[in-house]
Amino acid sequence: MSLNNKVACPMDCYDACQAEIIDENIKGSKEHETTNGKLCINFANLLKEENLKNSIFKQKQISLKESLDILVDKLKNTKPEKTLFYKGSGNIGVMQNATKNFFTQYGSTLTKGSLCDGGGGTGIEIGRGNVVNPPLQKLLDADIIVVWGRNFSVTSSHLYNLVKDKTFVTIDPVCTDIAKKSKIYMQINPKTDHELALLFTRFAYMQDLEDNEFIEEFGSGADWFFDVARNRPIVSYESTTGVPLTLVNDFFDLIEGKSVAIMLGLGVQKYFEGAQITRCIDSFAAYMGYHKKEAGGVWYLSDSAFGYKNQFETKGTNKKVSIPTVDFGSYDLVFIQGANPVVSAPNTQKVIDGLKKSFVVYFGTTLNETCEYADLIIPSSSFLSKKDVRLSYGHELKSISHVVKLKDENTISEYEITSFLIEEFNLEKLKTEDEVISYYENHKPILKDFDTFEFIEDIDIEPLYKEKKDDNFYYITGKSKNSLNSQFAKDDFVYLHSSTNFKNDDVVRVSSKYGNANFIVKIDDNIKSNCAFFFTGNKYANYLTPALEDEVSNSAMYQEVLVQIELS
Ligand SMILES: Nc1nc2c(c(=O)[nH]1)N[C@H]1C(S)=C(S)[C@@H](COP(=O)(O)OP(=O)(O)OC[C@H]3O[C@@H](n4cnc5c(=O)[nH]c(N)nc54)[C@H](O)[C@@H]3O)O[C@H]1N2
Ligand SMILES: Nc1nc2c(c(=O)[nH]1)N[C@H]1C(S)=C(S)[C@@H](COP(=O)(O)OP(=O)(O)OC[C@H]3O[C@@H](n4cnc5c(=O)[nH]c(N)nc54)[C@H](O)[C@@H]3O)O[C@H]1N2
Ligand code: SF4
Ligand SMILES: [Mo]
Repeated sequence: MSLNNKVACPMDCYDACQAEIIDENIKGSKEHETTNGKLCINFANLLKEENLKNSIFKQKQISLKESLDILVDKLKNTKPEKTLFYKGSGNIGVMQNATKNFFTQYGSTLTKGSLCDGGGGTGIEIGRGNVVNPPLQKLLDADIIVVWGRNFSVTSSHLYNLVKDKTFVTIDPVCTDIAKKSKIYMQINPKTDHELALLFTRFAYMQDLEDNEFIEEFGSGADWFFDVARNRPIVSYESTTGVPLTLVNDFFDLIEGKSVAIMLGLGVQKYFEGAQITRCIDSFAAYMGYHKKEAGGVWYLSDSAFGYKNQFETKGTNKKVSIPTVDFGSYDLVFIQGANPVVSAPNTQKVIDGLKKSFVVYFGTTLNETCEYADLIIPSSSFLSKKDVRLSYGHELKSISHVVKLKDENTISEYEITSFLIEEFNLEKLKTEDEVISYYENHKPILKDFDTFEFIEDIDIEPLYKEKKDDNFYYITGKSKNSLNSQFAKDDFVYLHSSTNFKNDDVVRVSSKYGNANFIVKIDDNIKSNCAFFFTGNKYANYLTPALEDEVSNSAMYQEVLVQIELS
């Protein structure tokens, strides 16, 4: 067996699997603990993808060299600050960051913030100083797993497989697969998770379950936090969260004396105050002392690069715009890499209107919806043909990618295109590819545990239920098993509960204050009756969402919206 037969799954996913080529077949690595010999359906889909093999300019095929010349020419004739560098997460290997080095040196406008986990991450960081997950072993050793706003068995199927025989509790407006396998399922109303965390804190106090040792040694502001929790009559939480108090009682019976892991996901934080909501949950966990127990803890999407030094970092005074609010139309040239903003960014109509006004360069592996608005398309080489390292936001293991397939000659990797542009513009060269790879491969970050935990002391969250009228629905989205964000399987339905009186195949117009679109209805009683559910990657779902940022982290807040539904 060759030593260089390893490939990392490049996709944006908690699991960060390691694969290897054995006798021309690609298999999940057995010695990689989370991969455990298996890959998923999306990996199979990725291998089947029809990759771009040629450059395209104004709908005509051209050579790679011609496309790079057009790009250079355009960049030379545009004011740097009137160009925008926009990178998505189609591939999250570390080598994807090379291009930003060039665009920073060149002087482009860059983006800041996140379309993904930014709000929640900021909330956790304010409390603990960083967003680092506990070691995997503490999950394996936990007795109870609380899945909170996360589609655990779908979005991190490998992590789930390692713990699938444990006892689960799920908190989600959708009765997901993991909810069905759970001992306790709380079908919560959207954007009320902070209230549930406060209610839990009240119960913990009443039952003397708080961890006073933790609070004394590490905590700051626990009394204030508890005061906030105490401020409301207990029964009032029942009607706002939609979670019966009897279930909360059952929950405390279940967790008493047990080690608890909270697997927190994106669901709780897709809101204006997503950081505060997440911090409330993390504060409840701290109240119970979960962060410092031998087993258990709180897992979120960790900062996978924590403790690493970005090997492509370069200083610049570039202007930065908040990613959810980007106005593509205000740039003369937009360079989009590994992203599909026409489907994935908030407010599709605004994205399309903007792209139409700009010269759009798309640098990616496949044709996607955004390519319809691209003037120039440059094909990026397949992940099988570029060296890379994958860090993970789900666990501490990393995966390595060697070149296992000769690249298509008219494609170019992120590292190569960056080196080419740097040369053309006479800028400072990158470290060699091998230097960068070996740094990430060999560096072991020091993951120091926190010394102080700052409880959230003031909570100022405007609930959606206040604004919600009888004919409004909460808008919620979640990942699908058969797609990776906007890649692979397409599902453009709206999923509704049967009590809504809509029927399968009804064509409905769904509208919000930000836009509207038509959808075909699928009735699904797993969806809470006051919610309209769409899979992430639904081509029309982001016509309804606000191109606005959350309160602290320049992050998208896809679910800060109510919708109305009528037969079309
Ligand atoms: N198969 C597959 N795996 C993936 C992806 C994929 O597209 N497909 N995408 C990857 C990416 S980019 C990411 S960021 C991760 C994200 O993975 P997850 O963290 O699992 O995120 P989501 O699927 O967006 O949402 C999780 C759950 O939150 C619920 N939810 C919605 N609103 C609320 C709420 O207000 N409160 C609560 N408690 N729950 C709520 C939804 O119903 C959903 O079940 O998954 C990664 N893994
Ligand atoms: N309404 C709503 N919208 C959401 C979400 C939601 O929950 N609800 N989820 C959000 C989340 S969590 C995320 S992470 C974003 C994701 O949003 P994006 O980052 O835009 O991801 P995708 O839409 O999957 O597009 C990725 C593209 O990358 C390209 N690609 C793949 N591999 C490579 C490569 O090696 N090199 C290059 N150059 N390109 C490559 C693929 O062709 C693909 O079209 O979407 C967000 N959008
Ligand atoms: S589970 Fe995630 S990391 Fe593993 S192969 Fe599938 S997409 Fe890739
Ligand atoms: Mo994401």
